[in-house]
Amino acid sequence: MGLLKALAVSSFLFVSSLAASASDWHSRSIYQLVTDRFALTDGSGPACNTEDRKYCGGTYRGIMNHLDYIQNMGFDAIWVSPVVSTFEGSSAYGEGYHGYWPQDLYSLNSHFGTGEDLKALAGALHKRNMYLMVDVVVNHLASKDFPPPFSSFNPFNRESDFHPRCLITDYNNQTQVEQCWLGDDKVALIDVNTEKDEIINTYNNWIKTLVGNYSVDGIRIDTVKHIRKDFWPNFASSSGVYTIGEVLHNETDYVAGYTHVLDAVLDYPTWFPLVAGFQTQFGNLSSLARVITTSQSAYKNGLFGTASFLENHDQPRFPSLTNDTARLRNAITFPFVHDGIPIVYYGQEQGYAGGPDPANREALWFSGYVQDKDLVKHIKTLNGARKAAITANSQFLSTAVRPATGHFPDLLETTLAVSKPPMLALFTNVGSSGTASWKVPKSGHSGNTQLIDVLSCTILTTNSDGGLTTNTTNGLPRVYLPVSALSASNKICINNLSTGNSAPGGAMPSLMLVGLASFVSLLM
Ligand code: ABC
Ligand code: CA
Repeated sequence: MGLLKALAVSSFLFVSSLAASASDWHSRSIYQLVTDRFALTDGSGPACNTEDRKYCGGTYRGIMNHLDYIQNMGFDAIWVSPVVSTFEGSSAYGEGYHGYWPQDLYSLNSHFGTGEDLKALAGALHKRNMYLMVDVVVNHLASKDFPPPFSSFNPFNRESDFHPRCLITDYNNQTQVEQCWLGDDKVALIDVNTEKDEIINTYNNWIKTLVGNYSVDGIRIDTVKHIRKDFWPNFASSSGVYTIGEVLHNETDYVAGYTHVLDAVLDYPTWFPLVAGFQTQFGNLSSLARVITTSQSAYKNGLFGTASFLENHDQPRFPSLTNDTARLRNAITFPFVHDGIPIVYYGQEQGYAGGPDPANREALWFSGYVQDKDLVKHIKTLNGARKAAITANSQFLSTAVRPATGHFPDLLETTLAVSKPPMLALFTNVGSSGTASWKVPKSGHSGNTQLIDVLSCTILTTNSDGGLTTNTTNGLPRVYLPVSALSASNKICINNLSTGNSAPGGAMPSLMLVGLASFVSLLM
């Protein structure tokens, strides 16, 4: 092999070994943030009224200064809102602080910092073995004026680069969904003509360059169902990294089609019954169980590699729908015991309760980034438990989660048990003052196995058949791991061990003492 060719091959190998693939992402856990609302460079905390829909000052440097906060909760990836320039000035829906109104694909939104700052953020993340996911918008360019000033766009600056104006009015008409314009009369989201070869090539080169320039490890793709499916495979391979698409739709079959053209999708079909299931005590948890099984068979890779979430920047925050803390804990827990990659939307850990856009985009600096807080600890424990499960069972990430009731529940259910060995999770929507019981004929463990609920640090032993029966009077979820999966390094329930205060306000149950004794002996 000639020297030049050898160099070319080795530099290619070098580049490709840096790019994170779908499987590199599977074990990860993602913290989603809106850059403008996360942290300022100088650490100050200015006023930020969400209803004003204005820039509040968050930056990439601000994020860099708070990576400990994110990493301490057990996240090993962040997803940042779109980075390219949006139009300046105020529209009927305010300023482009969220990033979803691109105007110039080749310049960065200077409100968030410089290209050097973004590179520094990627570098700081990589140093911690964390990944950077960037949100990208390719369906439209945006303008606050109509008719749009096409010449102000870059690179598509001719009217003929776009589909003729028509607003999407019928979401069941797929041609309309793909070729008409999202948005409304107030802010035009001008639909790019993604049928033209020249435009397709431009987008493919653009994404390759963006990922390369800023050492991006994965991309979240906006408005995926608004572009024909066969646009996506080349776009995804040009990016060279993990691709996850937003297909905002409640039907598994509809969303499944997109799992064949991208690495993965955001799991919206699960999100709908997740929210409905835990929002009130009348929610139906069997719908949630059903969608898991349906998507496992409909999606290209089952639910592996999809991303599972309770909140995001488009939907009302969960605590705006219910103020019951037990139901909230159940809902927050679900994405962590699911087959996909869990995503937590910034502020969820602080109990933020904003309603629909724009109220759900609160500034995080008002929280003081406090870590000594129940929800923060809850999330940290869930991240830790998932990692402990991955360590305990090398097949954990490729083992499909199953309803553990032994049958597929048909009735309206207020409890749900799911098994993903070595994890067993129990859910209920009865709320903090409700009572419920779980009967699990097959826990996924053999008889007389000690399981520890990582959320309360209490121990339960399976019966001689490996099943279990237990009840609740506080409505909290349980996430069980075998005691043998805990170790000094994963630190789960370790505080309870050292302080011995595991049973709130009461004596430690004898069962607990037995469990702790065997756990302590494990540590020695
Ligand atoms: C602005 C204002 C809002 C105002 C809105 C009309 O205009 O800020 O207050 O209500 C960005 C900004 C937004 C901004 C929009 C429009 O641009 O973030 O603040 O809203 O200017 C992505 C992003 C999102 C982003 C864009 C645009 C796209 O995540 O942040 O928004 O780049 C559609 C798209 C979806 C998109 C979403 C906002 O709109 O498909 O990609 N998200 C139905 C349709 C969905 C549709 C949804 C809109 O309505 O099927 O396609 O999403 O709410 C279920 C049904 C669903 C149904 C839902 C609502 O109900 O099964 O099909 O979804 O039961
Ligand atoms: Ca389109």
